[in-house]
Amino acid sequence: MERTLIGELGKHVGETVSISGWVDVRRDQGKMVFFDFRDRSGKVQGVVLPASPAMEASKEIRGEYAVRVQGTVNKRPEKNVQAERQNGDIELEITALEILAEAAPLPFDMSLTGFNLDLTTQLDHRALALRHPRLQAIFKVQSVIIDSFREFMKSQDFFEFQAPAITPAVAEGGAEVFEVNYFDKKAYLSQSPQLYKQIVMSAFERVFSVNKIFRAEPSATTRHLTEVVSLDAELAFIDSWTDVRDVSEETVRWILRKVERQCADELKLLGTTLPVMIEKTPTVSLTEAQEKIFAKTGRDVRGEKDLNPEDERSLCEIIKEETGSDFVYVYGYPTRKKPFYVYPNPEHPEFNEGMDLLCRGVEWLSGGRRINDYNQLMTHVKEWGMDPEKISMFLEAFRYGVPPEGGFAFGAERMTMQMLELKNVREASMFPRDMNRIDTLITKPEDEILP
Ligand code: AMO
Repeated sequence: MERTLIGELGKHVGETVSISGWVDVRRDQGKMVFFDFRDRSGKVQGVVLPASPAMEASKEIRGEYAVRVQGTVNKRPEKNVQAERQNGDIELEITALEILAEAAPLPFDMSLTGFNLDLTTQLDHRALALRHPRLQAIFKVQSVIIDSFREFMKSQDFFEFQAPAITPAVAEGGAEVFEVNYFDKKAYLSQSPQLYKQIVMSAFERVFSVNKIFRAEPSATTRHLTEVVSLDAELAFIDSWTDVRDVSEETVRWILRKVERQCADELKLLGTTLPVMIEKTPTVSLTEAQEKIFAKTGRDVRGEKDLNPEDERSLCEIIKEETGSDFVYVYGYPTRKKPFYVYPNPEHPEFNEGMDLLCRGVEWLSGGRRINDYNQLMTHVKEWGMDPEKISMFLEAFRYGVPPEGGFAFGAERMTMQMLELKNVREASMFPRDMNRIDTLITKPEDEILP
């Protein structure tokens, strides 16, 4: 008999069907045995009645057994209808149960309400924990985020390209880089597709990529991974960095709308509401942000080169109070604190036209205007102590006419984390890599998780 998906059973009342799936829950009531079965389309309750030929098999089956089940789809009596549940008005009267694969006794409670694992145990048992609806909900939302990023970019005429993961030079600067033994040469895992997206932009005008980036983050914080899904965009012929900000804002708005429409069940299951994006997201300079933080909290961070995690949280709280927005753009960072390619403000060259978008207390997107003039770029290359030989392909693009341009990038995991109010970015990475873990623990985790 052909397989019917559980989500389709409502159309087959009165018929005999065959379903395949996993045993979600088994409840033995002596004379009768009840099951909840699960496949990719949902769940249904089944019952083995005393005279059923499936009674013997039903006694040995436990949670997570993979089974093929035959039975009749019956309407439930009115008093047993659970209107709020999928298939809550039907039940499968089981006539045959075939075991496709046995499951070992479960190491923890996998039921909807009983599942309550600390993150370490959850990550140690990722393969099994991924079957839980809560975890599936997180990654369904993430898949909608990535899909809708692509969709929006394409709708705006951006061209998708594949960036290399092995690179000869460090794009973003800093020490957070994995060195690769590339035959007898030194190479690096890409920290960002930055230089490549600028090269491709100079040919295709508007480009985007969905790529892995790698950061050798030396500390175990709740917001840093060593391997990140980076959603990158770059566009030419801008008038100002604010054009880049506006495109990034519309991108985020589009993604939020899609998640709201396509993931209502997941948001409900996770007990969360999406961050509020008001009509025009507030934008403040770093200096203004520091003034606000000082005025509100008394913490004098004026003149610091960046916002620390506490500052980011304070600023988001202040903006939320003032405007209702869960988002805020911060621009105008000290030029020397950012990578060489970021465009300095022509009137105040000590500050640049780079920006970050913060959401609910965490940075989730960075970008801004880039230097497009070859000579200015070469000056920065020298001042930042970079080897022009190593980025000669990038520099070549700028010798042949690159118009004013800019771009932005965000990590899919940070966005998922903040959208769903998760406490740790590892929850938003299916197989998180950090300094202590590549699936299994490689070193003893730090006792203290830094903010
Ligand atoms: P930046 O280094 O700020 O900018 O990174 C952009 C975004 O990527 C995410 N991200 C991370 N997420 C988790 N763990 C990490 N270790 C991590 N590092 C980065 C964040 C961050 O906002 N080339 C620029 C972007 C640009 O200007 O276009 C860049 O890489 O969401």
